[in-house]
Amino acid sequence: MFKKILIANRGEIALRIQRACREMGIKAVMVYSEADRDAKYVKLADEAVCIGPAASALSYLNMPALISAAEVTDAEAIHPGYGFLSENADFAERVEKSGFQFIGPTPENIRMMGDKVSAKQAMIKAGVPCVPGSEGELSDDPVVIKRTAKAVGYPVIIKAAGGGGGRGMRVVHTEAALINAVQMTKAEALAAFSNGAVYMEKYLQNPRHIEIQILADKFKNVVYLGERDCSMQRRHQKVLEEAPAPGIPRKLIERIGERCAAACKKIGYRGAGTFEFLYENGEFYFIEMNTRVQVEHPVTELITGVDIVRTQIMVAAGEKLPFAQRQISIHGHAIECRINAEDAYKFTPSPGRITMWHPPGGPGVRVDSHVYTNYYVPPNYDSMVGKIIVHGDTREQAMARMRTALLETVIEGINTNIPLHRELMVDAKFMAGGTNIHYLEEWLSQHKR
Ligand code: MV4
Repeated sequence: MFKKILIANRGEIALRIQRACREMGIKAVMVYSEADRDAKYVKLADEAVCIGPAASALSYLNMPALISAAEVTDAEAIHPGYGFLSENADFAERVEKSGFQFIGPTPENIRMMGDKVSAKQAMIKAGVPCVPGSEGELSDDPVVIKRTAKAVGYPVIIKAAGGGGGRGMRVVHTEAALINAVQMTKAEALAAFSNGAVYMEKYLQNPRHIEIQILADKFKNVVYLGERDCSMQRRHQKVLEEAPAPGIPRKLIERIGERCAAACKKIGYRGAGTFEFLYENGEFYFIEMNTRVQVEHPVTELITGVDIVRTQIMVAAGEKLPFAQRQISIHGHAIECRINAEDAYKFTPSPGRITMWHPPGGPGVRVDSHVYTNYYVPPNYDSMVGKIIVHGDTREQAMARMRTALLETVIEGINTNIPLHRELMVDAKFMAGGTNIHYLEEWLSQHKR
């Protein structure tokens, strides 16, 4: 096992990884920008290295600074967390070329999944069901484009191969609008991702966003840890997540989970990964794969009892997965509310000093947050200041525990989205379960405050 790991991230996930390291007897090196100098998790670290000024481009995205920090502290491995460089294949490559273990998949697998066309082709080959559409990259020939759309059936969606997470896509309803839409998407894709390749899919009108968590070791052992429902989102930002997904038959999840695990085996995937699906009319359609640990990983940890971050570190160190698929079972229900420093209904960021922090507690309540009373939320980064995660025997009990947790939580000095979460936890349609990816935005448009 590693003796020392460098954590190339900040905020709650940096603290989450630090906790895993401490529990495993591994020394944690924290890196920090000038804006994060006073953070408690930095002081708590075994060692800490300043990697640059507040701007991410000069600190958390600064590859030479990160690799130098690993060199001067004699770390053996680098955990990238989520965001920042976590899905940057070039970074993973540079980490390994410099003699460190990247805690994540191989650069090849990261690159394969970063290109959404090659990701889809790999999944089709591995027998994972995908959204019907163009076979690979879309042709430049207007005749072929029109023929493809006709075969797929309108509406269609044009997506950038270099995009993902909702960036670089366009819905097209008619043949009259098709060629212009393809050209616009290609031009934007070239400007944004230096890659003008696009692909076409049938546009699913009312799907849910369901994702499957997998873990793999270097010996082709792979397990799936069930699913998460991440349909409650606004502008491609998830607001809350839950596991299991309400109303989806277990048998169906098992069938799709087995496909995901088989695909990982086939491509030699290692580490943690997430298969994103759209789910509509009882069918799963693969859209993208994430090659990092995700913000919402705790809901899966709570229903399976598996420590995902610990397992990421174990498999990166070359250990075998400590469990097989038959040892994985789902217990109860978990919900995560992302707590953001923002106006609850206008969504404008609300950085500043937290003058009072009183986190919730009690049975089945977990709080993943790096903040504390007198913590200053810097304006330079993502607005998420923590996550409240609850577990219960049933979805009803989990929701009741979340209502209690949100009621107990006190955050003063900044605005947060806790008022929004409190309303959603008593919303009849959310409580019934199974709302789709458009529900929250529709709800917000009818709840103007
Ligand atoms: C789609 C889709 C409908 N049909 N693809 C948005 C994020 C990116 N990961 C893929 N996205 C979508 N792809 C087809 N063929 C609808 C979306 C989509 C969406 C997906 C998941 C969660 C929220 C979403 C919000 C709007 C659109």
